[in-house]
Amino acid sequence: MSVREDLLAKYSSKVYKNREKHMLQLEDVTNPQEIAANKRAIPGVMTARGCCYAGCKGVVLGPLKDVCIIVHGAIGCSFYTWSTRRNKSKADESSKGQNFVPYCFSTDMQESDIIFGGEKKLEKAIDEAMELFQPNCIMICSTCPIGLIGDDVHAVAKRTEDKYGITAIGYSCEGYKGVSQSAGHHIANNGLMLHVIGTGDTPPKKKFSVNILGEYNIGGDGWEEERILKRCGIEVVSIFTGDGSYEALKNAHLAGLNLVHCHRSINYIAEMMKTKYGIDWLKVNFVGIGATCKTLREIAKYFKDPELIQRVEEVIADELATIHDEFDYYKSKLTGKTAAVFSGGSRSHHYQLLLKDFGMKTIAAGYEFAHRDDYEGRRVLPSIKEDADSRNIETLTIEKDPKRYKTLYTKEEMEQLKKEIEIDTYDGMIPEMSKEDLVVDDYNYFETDELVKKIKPDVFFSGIKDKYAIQKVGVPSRQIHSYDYSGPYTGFKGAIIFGRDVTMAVYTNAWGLVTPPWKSISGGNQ
Ligand code: CFM
Repeated sequence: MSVREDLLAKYSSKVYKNREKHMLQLEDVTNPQEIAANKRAIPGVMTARGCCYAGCKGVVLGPLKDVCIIVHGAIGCSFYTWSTRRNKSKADESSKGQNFVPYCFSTDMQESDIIFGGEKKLEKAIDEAMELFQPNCIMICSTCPIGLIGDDVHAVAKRTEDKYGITAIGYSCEGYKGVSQSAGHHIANNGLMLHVIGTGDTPPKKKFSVNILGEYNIGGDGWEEERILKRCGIEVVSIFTGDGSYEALKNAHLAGLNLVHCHRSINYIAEMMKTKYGIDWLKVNFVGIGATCKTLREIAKYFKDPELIQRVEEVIADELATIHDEFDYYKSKLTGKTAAVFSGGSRSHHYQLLLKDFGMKTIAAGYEFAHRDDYEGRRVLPSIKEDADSRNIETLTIEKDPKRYKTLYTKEEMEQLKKEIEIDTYDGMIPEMSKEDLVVDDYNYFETDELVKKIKPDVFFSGIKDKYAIQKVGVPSRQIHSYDYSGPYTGFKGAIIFGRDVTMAVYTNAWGLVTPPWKSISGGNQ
């Protein structure tokens, strides 16, 4: 029996019919089988997914440091997004010295507010925030009860703008919308596109400039990327949204190129900016040494500038020389080891490249909430059928801005360039894998448990929810969301930190070395 069949074997026929479509044992990776993704999880199954509010407030908007993000709802939802994700930030010029990331703003809705309505309480919270913090932007994120009782956060945002002359944006990102946090990403993207991008007029200072889309500065990842880009002479106009700021996002439309790091959470903005302003986007990956080199070379190729191409080569040579010895050491420790990588909607692809650098092989991978294009590539987009859940999330109609639309190249030049680099497209995770590898979408606890026992990888990358269950069967687990409080893992320096952490995990597998009492001869009665 294949591992896939084995995983499905214990399911009832109804669950089997659903889950079998979410699991692939790969056949031809260049022409992958269709996977079911972005569908409702089965009620009662312990999915690892989060909610729409988590995707909007927690993921895309939360890292903006100069925005007071008020959670309109019960306190538990606020606490959940209060620095539980490791999006690092520091106050600087770009945020006019402000940094609200360490704070938690909430309307702390009580029963009476649910019964009689919470708009007044929300307005009071906004007055308080204005008095204490004087932000230039306020965002209001709705949690489940807000949509149910009908508080109008958009009207409150409008009244705030009129009263204070600042930008205020309401988000109807109630947790129950869509099938996962992915819906919240889309809602957040729409709000930023409608109210923030394009409202500034400060042009970049340098000849070559980019925005980094879908980089959330977990463990300082974005800082390492910025460091390398700066060395190459490339200006980073704005980052969506790790250590990012409302003030910088306003000028994003003036950058020369959009780099898309996490495709899942932000591809909507990349597409909309292409339509409205003509800015091309390039799918990049700073996770992995080879991947970082490829990304830098592709950026230079995009700008077609001999000096930049030369500079990028110099930086790559210098960075590689700096990490050479440590890289060789960790590679010698990790070559031949196997891994499983399960993350949200992007990293399971990116990390396979970093693991390959160290000679490791990913034998199983999957996502919580990715869509088919994240697995199979954007060429499948036309064949994805809309359902009631996806229709529920608004798709904005964006038009060309006649005054600000500009393209760098003619159609013919672009066709030529597209043959060399991944402009405005993405091939997804599966082409990175091999025949027989396993791909599981919206993986649940039962499947994770079974999978670990069946394939016994040398290390299992996933999140806090299943980390300890995995370790207790003797397989080391590293958190690929929070990096177990380590990081950064991107770029050249990050790769070495990753190599060190994985080496430690594989060679200090404490749980694999102990015999639990119930397995000892005495049965643990001594
Ligand atoms: Fe993008 Fe992310 Fe991810 Fe994501 Fe996330 Fe994250 Fe993730 Mo956790 S934005 S899809 S919603 S890369 S929080 S920084 S690690 S699940 S794979």
